[in-house]
Amino acid sequence: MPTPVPTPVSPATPGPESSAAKQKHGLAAGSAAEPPRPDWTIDQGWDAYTPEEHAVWKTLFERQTKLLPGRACDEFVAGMRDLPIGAEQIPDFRQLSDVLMKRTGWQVVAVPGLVPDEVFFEHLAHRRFPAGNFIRKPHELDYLEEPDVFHDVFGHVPMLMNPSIADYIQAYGEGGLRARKLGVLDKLARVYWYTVEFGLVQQKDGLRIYGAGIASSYTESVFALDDPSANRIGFELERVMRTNYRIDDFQESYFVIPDLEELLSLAQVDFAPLYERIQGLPDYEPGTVLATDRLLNRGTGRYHRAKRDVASATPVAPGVSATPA
Ligand code: HBI
Ligand code: FE
Repeated sequence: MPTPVPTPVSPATPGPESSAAKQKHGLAAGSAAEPPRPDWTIDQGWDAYTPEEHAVWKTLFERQTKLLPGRACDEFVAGMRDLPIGAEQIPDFRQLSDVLMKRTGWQVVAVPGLVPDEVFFEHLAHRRFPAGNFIRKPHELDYLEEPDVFHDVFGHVPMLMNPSIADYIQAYGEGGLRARKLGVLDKLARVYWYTVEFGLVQQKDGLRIYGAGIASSYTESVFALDDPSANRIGFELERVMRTNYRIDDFQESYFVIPDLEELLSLAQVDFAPLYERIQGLPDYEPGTVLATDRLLNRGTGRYHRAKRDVASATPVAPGVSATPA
């Protein structure tokens, strides 16, 4: 059982008053007194990375690169191969953008961490991927409160080399701007979560990872594919739009697409009538399995049940963590 709990990137968006972005990466993150640019971009500050920061990248890169053959989808592997991403240094966003731009018209821009939804969607709609410029600390290898450069670059950027994902994420940005106005962003965010972040794809030799939240996590790369605890369910749009997700632990259910071109068709779907149809219908809990699900494999639920049992059996004194370190 993995400890500490791996924390996928939370979709919660701290406002501009958040101090979380401060002091993450030397001078590059700017001083607290200075407001960010309206689009929240900053200089990556590549020259300011310390040897220790490059070393954290190297540890994460090597660990993940050993694990992913036979787990990551072919498109992830191909994207990684064709990009200037290696073990020795945190990649330079300008070099990534040069290659990406030629392949799919995308760029990578630096941000200090989570940015407000609207800012995030504006970037995606214009084929700019906002990547955190900071890197997690050596003692937080499996723990992440906000997307750092390893999650964003190692997890997302190889997939942006694929034309289907490239178009799909742009469409998500455009759809996000519309969904915000309609007050249905939670529904759309679930689709992003269960595809771009935690998606699995059926390939000729078996199930493979394409979601960045999995591909950038050592422990979830194993859990998502191998652990009998998790449900693996055929992706169905309305079903996913109604399914809550976990931001603090492994997913209880993963949704599987037949191939990445499926995302291209998804990008063409008009979501407006779907929002209307499911409005007022109940949401599903993350671990729920429905009679109508196309189940590739029904999970035992053991992993999350054990955690819930611990949480409910342990009397918690105020200020004392229920989870042993
Ligand atoms: N900001 N940098 C960054 N990365 C994200 O993945 C992100 C974000 N802001 C908002 C957000 N994600 C989500 O809340 C939306 O996808 C719904
Ligand atoms: Fe992400």
